[in-house]
Amino acid sequence: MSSTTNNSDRDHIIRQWRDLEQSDPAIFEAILGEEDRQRRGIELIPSENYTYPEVLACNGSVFTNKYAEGYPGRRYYGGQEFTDAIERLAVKRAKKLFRCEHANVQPLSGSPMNQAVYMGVLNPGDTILAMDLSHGGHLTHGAPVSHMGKIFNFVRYKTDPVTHRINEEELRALAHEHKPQMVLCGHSSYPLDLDYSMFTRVAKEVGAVTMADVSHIGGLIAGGVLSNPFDHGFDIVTTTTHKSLKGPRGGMILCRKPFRLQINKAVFPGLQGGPHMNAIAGIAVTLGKALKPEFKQYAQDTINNASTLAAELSQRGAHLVTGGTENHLMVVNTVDSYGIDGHVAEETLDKVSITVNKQIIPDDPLPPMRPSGIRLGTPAPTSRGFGQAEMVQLAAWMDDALKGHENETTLARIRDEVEELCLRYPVPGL
Ligand code: DSN
Repeated sequence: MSSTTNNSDRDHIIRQWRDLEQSDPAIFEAILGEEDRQRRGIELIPSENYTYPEVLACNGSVFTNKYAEGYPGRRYYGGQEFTDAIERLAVKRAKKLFRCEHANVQPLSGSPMNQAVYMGVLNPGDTILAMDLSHGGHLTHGAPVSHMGKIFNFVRYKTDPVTHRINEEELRALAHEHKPQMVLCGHSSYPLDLDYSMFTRVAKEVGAVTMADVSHIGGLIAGGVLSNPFDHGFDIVTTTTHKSLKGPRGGMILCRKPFRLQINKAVFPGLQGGPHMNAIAGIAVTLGKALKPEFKQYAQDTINNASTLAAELSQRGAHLVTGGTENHLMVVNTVDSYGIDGHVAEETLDKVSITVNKQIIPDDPLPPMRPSGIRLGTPAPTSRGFGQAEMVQLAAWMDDALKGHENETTLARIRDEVEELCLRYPVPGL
């Protein structure tokens, strides 16, 4: 890859922001407002993170201008010298990082990523065994409100109410009863690690393809602190790139060689047109960083922070679904813990500049907009440099705020303390 750009002239980057300020002040002000919000508050939504400054640069780069339908070396538009180079790099790094035989880095995000797998590997009407949404699964794993839930026949397994794990015999019984074409695992609100070999054992018995959606924990697998489904014989693994991986918004489908053509055709031309090459540049940068030794430390710190936060909250009387955490997230039953639903808890924590999301709990008797819990995660505060001491302090603030949710003086005091701490830990990229 060669470039004839005059690298000493970077004034255009400063000009871009000045132009935005002048031509569309409403949007400019909103960007500054969001920067300020991120700077002042603690981000605990487990699917969010602070990406690298280099990724922000890629996102705002001229790759935004370029169409690149097809794959490197085989595109439907000219001018692909640089797009081919970055996509090849992203694919090479993804394969190395996740120890897989093939990678497609074009999915625009998590939902099209999973749709492409189902459409590429299965036929409409086929059966997929997947985790129940309220037990930790994801909308794209066949929730009845999703299009995929209408096209395919999803059969749901749940977690055991005592062990909080997925019971192998129950999974086996469902598999033998429904004869699925695919056994799918993965989650967006489940705090424990999975026994991937259990899924491959059961899938093999009924001749099903295995797929793991590791979107939440992709960075933790890449960092070597959680199990990699490919080490347990999985066929297909999907992950978004903007959660624990810390990259731009995007998705990747990783698979064994025999699925390569089906997957590629399903993404393009099956489901998508031109890939977002600015995001793919950022994905390549992200994967390059995840291959470095310091990323392993980030992954370990993320898990350690979650474990400390969970222990501290529990010690103060919070009821954690599954009793604790083995990954980056936890779900707190706020009805049992504080006598308030997840919506009130989310709004209370917003008032003290701690951002969380309301969360349904297994077989939740309450509706999704006012569910029984909240979901917390540590990828973002860990990126910011928070460690064990900050987790202990954070648990104390959350506990005080949720117990004193009607006391505006307490909330104002906590907000000031939270913001004072945050200003000592700059947000990466800001
Ligand atoms: N929206 C993401 C999450 O919060 O888990 C998953 O799609």
